[in-house]
Amino acid sequence: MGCRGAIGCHECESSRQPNNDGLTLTVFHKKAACTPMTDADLQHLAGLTPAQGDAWQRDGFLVLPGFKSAADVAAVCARARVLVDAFEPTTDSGVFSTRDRSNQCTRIRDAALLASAEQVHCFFEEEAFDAQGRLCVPKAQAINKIGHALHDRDPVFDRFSHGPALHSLATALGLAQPQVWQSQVIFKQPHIGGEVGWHQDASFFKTEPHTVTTFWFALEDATLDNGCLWVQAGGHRGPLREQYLCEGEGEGVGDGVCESGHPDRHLRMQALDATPWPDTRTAQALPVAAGTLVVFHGLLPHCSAANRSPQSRLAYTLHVTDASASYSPLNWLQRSAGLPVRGLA
Ligand SMILES: O=C(O)CCC(=O)C(=O)O
Repeated sequence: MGCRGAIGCHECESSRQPNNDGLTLTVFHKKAACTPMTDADLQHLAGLTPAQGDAWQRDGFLVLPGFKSAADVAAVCARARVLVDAFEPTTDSGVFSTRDRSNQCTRIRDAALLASAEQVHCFFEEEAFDAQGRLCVPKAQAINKIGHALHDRDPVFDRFSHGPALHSLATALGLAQPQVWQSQVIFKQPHIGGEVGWHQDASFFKTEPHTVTTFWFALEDATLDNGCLWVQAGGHRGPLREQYLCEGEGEGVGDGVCESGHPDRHLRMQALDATPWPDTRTAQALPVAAGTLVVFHGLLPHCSAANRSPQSRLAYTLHVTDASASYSPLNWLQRSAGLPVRGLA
């Protein structure tokens, strides 16, 4: 909890500090007797207007244009290209698909996913391969995403993923002690960028109570043609429909959990609630310019279409929970003692 310290408050000291995101934040140093902050105070401090605070409660998402500067966006795009160049594919590299979880590649794909929890790993697009399993586009246009520990392992993504602006936004949205579990660069390659079906991120990052919040940064303009996000405004007030489970001996505790290729570890989606996914009447497209942050509630249904256009649609995401909630030991992404989960500051 913070203090209600408006500038000039006699009970707390305040100072203005520039941050990496080009905003000036008022930083308050709490003294014992300060009045607790309300949600509205926190939202105001993070630069959110009362209307944005209301929109967050009502819709479950916010669109914040210009949250990242063109220079910050250019730095991570360049770094993503370097990571893809350096990536040496092997037969175990894995394809990322949200559609087919039942074909013969499941074991390899799951092993690659599990191993990536603490690493920086490139996953291929399904449509990057021909019928004989050969790459049919250059490697730089074949990658679906990079994940899942860029924010901890890579210095350029670490800088992009942390700082006072993100921390105070997260606290304003109710994450008192943010914890960043996952980062991904999502490419949506020209012509072959795969669709991401309707889902809720709380299925993958279950906490009790639900706290997972997604920070989705447009690194390129996202349009109706190249596969922008779609959301169901207000859908975060509905139930969690599915839970993605990592099951097997020793799941969820300590080092070595969910190791690559572990024969006793398997992943599956469990149905929880039969509420249908949104349809074209209730879905809302979110075309946004590069540098925009879309932040959304973990129960908000969202998806993105395949990219059949000649323009890629790079995005970067962070999945953040609150430390006061209990993080499910059945979530696929666990951290070992060697790489503990960190905050956003
Ligand atoms: O970027 C996209 O196309 C989908 C992202 C998404 O579903 C997520 O971050 O949860």
